[in-house]
Amino acid sequence: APKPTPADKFSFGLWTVGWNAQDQFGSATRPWLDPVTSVHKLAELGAAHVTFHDDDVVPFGSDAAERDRILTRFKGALEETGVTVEMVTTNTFSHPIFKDGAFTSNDRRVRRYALRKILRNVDLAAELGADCFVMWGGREGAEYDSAKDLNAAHDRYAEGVDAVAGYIKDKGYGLRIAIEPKPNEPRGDIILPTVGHALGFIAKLEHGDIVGLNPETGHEQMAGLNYTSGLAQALWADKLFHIDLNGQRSIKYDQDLVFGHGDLFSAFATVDLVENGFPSGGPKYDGPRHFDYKPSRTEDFEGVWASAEANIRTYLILKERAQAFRADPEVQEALEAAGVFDLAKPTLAEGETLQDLLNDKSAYEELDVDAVAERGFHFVRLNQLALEHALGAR
Ligand code: 3MF
Ligand code: MG
Ligand code: MG
Ligand code: MG
Repeated sequence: APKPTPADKFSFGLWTVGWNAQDQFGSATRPWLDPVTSVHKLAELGAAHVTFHDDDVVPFGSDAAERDRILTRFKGALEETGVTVEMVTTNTFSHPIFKDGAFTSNDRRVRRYALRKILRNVDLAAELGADCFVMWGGREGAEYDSAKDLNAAHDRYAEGVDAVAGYIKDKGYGLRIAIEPKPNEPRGDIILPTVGHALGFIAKLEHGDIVGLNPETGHEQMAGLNYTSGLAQALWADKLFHIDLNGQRSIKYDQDLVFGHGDLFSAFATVDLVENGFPSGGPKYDGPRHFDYKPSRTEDFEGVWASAEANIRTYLILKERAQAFRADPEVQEALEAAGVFDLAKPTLAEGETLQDLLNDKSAYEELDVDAVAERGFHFVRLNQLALEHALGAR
């Protein structure tokens, strides 16, 4: 595989490699990693950035002096390695206080506490030079339909996000908020379950101009959705602020596998979109290639670092394959034949009015619909070319 460079913008959450591999049914199989160790190791592997939740670096409940001491040591590791922090997020899901949510807890004391905890990390994110602030509302949801007034819950969610966005603007911070949708787990149902739901929510916000999305591969796939399509709609809406890449094998619990270790052909399509953009141009993602995976519970530390590197290797291999796919003249011809480029032509011609269309008999009255219906699009040939490129067979 090619070697990673800082221009690749690879980024890892410190909670990924650092995870102690405790799950619902069994205790930890490894100790939590010291974030300073992770920063050094990730730098060696070719990561340019790291991201973290407050509690990943500063244990929940640390007093101000302890927090300062820990953050000074952490900043030292960043300076030594040249690794930068591109995104910060807040843990509003682990402590029992958040068991019914943070911004949407039925208990107003929890909502006020959550807002304080988040604002504190917005300050830290700005201080560390991050440009993105992720909000995954993991506990914003319910198991029981009667438990939550969902109209009020959306109001409180919007109130919370707008409060944070307004604070960012007031302080003049160079930060944007990225909401991370997820359909379920840990709650039975989570509010803002998919990219589309979150886009609808953002459209209602007062400060929605600085609020976008952080879609995660596995989260969309847990809902049976196409991750690349979700990224595409977010791009189209100018709302793709960040991405969480990982692997998921169909609709089941959140697996957080290595990128490409789930639906590999879908991962190829994701890399193709991220690296090459849309076939006829349009908005393109330029942010970090951020991995949010978990080294499986079966792995020792050697396995942890091998799995971290696997994300980078898989991404770079797929990037090469995706570039070869687009550069292949036969593919260009197949795209042409399939009408892929025709879709970029507006349906009404330049200057043509709807009345012109209504008057155009060739578009309707005289159109030989059966003849038009005979056209084959040859998408399968195109897909086979994509598959052969993805497999490195061309
Ligand atoms: C959970 C997640 C989260 C979010 C993180 C914000 C623990 O399924 O994906 O990771 O990504 O809280 O970035
Ligand atoms: Mg996740
Ligand atoms: Mg996941
Ligand atoms: Mg995530």
